[in-house]
Amino acid sequence: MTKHSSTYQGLHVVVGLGVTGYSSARYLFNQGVPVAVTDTRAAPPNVDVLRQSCPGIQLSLGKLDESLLDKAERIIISPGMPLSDPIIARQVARGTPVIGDVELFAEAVKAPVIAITGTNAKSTVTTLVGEMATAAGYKVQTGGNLGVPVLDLLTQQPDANLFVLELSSFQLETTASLNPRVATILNITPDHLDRYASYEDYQKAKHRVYLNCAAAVCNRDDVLTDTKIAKKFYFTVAKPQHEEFGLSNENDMTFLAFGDQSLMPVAELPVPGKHYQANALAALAIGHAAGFPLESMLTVLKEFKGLPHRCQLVRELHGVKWYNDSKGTNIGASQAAIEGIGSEIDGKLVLIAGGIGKSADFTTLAPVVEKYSRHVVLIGQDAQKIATALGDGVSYSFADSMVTAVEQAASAAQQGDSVLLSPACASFDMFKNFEHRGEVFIEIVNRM
Ligand code: UMA
Repeated sequence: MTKHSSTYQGLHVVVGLGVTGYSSARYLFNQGVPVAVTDTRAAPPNVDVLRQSCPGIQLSLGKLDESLLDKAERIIISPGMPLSDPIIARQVARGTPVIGDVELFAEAVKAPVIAITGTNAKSTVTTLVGEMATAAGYKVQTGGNLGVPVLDLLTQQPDANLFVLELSSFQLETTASLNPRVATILNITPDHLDRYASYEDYQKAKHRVYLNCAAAVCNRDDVLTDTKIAKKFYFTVAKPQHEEFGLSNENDMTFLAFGDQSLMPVAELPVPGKHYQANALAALAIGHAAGFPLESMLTVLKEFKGLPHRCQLVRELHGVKWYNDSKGTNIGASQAAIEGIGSEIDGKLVLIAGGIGKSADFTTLAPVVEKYSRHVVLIGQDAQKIATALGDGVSYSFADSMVTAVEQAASAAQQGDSVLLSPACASFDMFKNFEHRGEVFIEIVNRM
C-alpha cells in the first residue's frame, strides 16, 4: 500500500527552485513538514517569493548540498534534474526515497485523475479533455507539464472532482502511485535523447503512466503506445474498428467516427491539419473512457480554437500565411506541423527551424522537409548540424537572429506559400523558453 505523505514527517529536501521546486517547497511548508531547498544554480528563479511565502526556510544554492541531502528523509526532485546526476544517484543508492511533485500530489489527491503523456500533442489534448470535462459538468483542474504544477492545482480548488494532467517523461520517472482513472500515451517519437541513455529508456519512462490505471487509451497507429492493460480504448486516423475512434469517408467528406458511426465532418474543426484530427480523436477516446457524454465532447471540438504557439496563424501578408509553431521543440512535433499545414496549402512552406537539437537525428526530418518546403531558414546553436542532416535536396540559409530569419523567410516565400516557425529544437540558446521564442516571432511578423 502507498504510504500517505503524512507518514513522512522528517526533513524533505527539494532539489531545484523552478516552477516545480517552488510549488513543492511551499506545499510541504504549508503542511508543516520540515523542508529545505537546494539548487545547482547560484541564482535560480523564485528565491524572493519563496522567502516571502515560507519565512525562515533553509536555502542552499550554487551546488547541490550533499550534507543537506544526507539528512533528508525524502528528496523531492524537480523534473529538469536527471536522476542520473551523480549526487542524486548516490542518494538513491543510500536508499533515500527520491520522488517528484506528482508523487506528492498522488499521495494527497482524493479525486480521480486522467493522466496524459506522449512526445507530442499532450498540451493540446490535455486542454481539450479539460474542456470536455467541464462541459460534462465536472469541477475540473487541468495542468502539470502544461504549466500549473500539480500541487498548485490541488490547493487552488480543494473541491475539484477531477484532475486532467499532462505529464512528461521526466515527471513520470519519479511517480509510482498516481493510479489514474484513465491513462494515455498519445505517441512516442525520439526526444530528450540528451537525458536518456537510450530511446528505450525514454519509452520506459513514458509507459509508467499506465501503472495501475483503470483504463488505457492507446494510439492504434503507434505500436509503441500499446500496453497490456485489460481495459483499453483506441484511436486511429484510419477507419476505426468496433468501439474505436477514427476517420470515415462519406460522399467525399471526411468525418470523425466511432466504430461505424460518423460523428462530425472534420471540416467543422476550427484547427487545420491531420495531426489535429488525431488530437481530436484522442480526446474523444479519453473522454469516452472517462464516461463523458459524446454530444458535449463534439460541441467542445467545434469551438476549440487551438493553443497559442501551436500552428497558430499570426497573419496573412501579400498572399503568404505566417504560422507560429514555436511549441515544435522536437522532430516529431515539427514533422506533424510541416505535414499538417504543408499538405493543405496550394503553395510551398518556408520553414524556420533550429535551436538546441537535444542530440536528435535530423536526417529523419529531411524527407518531409524536402517534400513540402521551398526553403529552410536555420537558426541557433545546432543550425549547421541540421543543415548537414537535411542534405542537398533542401535549399537553406542561416540567420543569426529571429529578425534576420523572418527577413530571409519573407524574401523566399511566394504568393500562396506559408511561412512556418517550427524549430524542432529547444529554445534556450536564444530565448527564455518556447513561449518567448513564439512571442518574438509574432512581434516581428506583425511589424512587417
Ligand atoms: N535546473 C538546474 N539546477 C537545478 C534544478 C534545475 O540547473 O538544481 C535547470 C534544469 O536543468 C532545467 C531548468 O532548470 O534546465 C528548469 O528545470 P525545472 O525542473 O526547475 O523546471 P520547472 O521550472 O519546474 O518546470 C517544469 C517543467 N520543465 C521541465 O521539465 C524541464 C515544465 O515543462 C512544466 O511546465 C513545469 O515543471 C510544471 O509542471 C516545460 C518543459 O519544457 C514546458 N517540459 C519538457 C517537455 O515538455 O518536453 C519536459
